[in-house]
Amino acid sequence: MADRSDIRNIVILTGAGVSAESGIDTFRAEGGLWEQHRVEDVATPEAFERDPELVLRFYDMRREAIQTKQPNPAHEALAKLDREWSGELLIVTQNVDDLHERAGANRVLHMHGTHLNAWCTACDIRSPWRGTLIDRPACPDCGEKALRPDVVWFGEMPYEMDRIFAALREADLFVSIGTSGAVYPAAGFVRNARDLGVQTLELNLEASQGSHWFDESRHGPASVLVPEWVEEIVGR
Ligand code: BV8
Repeated sequence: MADRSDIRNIVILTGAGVSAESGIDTFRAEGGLWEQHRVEDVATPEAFERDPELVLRFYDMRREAIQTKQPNPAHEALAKLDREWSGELLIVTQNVDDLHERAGANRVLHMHGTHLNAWCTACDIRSPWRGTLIDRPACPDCGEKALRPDVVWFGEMPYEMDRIFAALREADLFVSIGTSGAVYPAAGFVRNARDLGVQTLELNLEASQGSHWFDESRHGPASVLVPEWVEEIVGR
């Protein structure tokens, strides 16, 4: 990787692999989240329309589960980078858990939403939410029983895309951590970065669907690779 002196602005993309060692199932591994459900059956607006109970139960189960998990050394290393990095830094996460924040990271953008909000389809307000939605509770703002998970489903526009592309345009380095590169537009960010002349690095357990697009791809567990990389970039 090019030397650190010419790197000021960094964009990081994280996926389920960064939370795997915290005990949160990834999507596409053996026994992963989608194993029990076909994606189309739970993570789409059509699924919610067709079988709201199934979808609400799927997200209730995951919302409860993440609250019993702890950040791992990968989250902690990224929080350290956030504290110590004087240049621009944006951690764009596809994850809907809050482990980046609980490790202490602040410059975090949840492009696919978060388990810990409920979104009212009547008044459009998003409220912090740690309980269940299966019992169709009233919206804290408008009182309507119209709450859904504040999670971006397939066919829905991810959040803050303009902010992400603005950060990529200013970036000197794009680092992808723990993602299979299976879902767009996140999976395409490495190509946007390359077209912009940004250096690209992948840290993943194994080759992903996008590995060939990266200048460098390192394989291993995030709890090992991420602290090593942060030391490299900050420690110098
Ligand atoms: C949109 C939230 C348009 C929900 C998620 C054909 C071609 C291109 C695109 C499409 C197409 N057909 C349809 C599309 C669009 C579609 C898409 O990309 N489909 C795919 C299946 C082809 N995309 C969308 O619909 C997106 N929206 O396009 O909108 C639009 C335009 C105008 C107006 C309106 C709309 C929205 C997609 C968002 C879906 N929501 N999540 C929830 O959480 O339930 S997706 C979900 O899967 C994740 O958020 C993430 O984005 C995605 C991939 O998951 P990963 O995080 O990568 O996890 P995965 O298990 O796959 O991989 C884990 C990786 O970690 C592995 O590589 C593994 O090796 C590694 N790992 C494991 N352990 C470790 C590790 N690494 C390190 N250490 C370890 N210990």
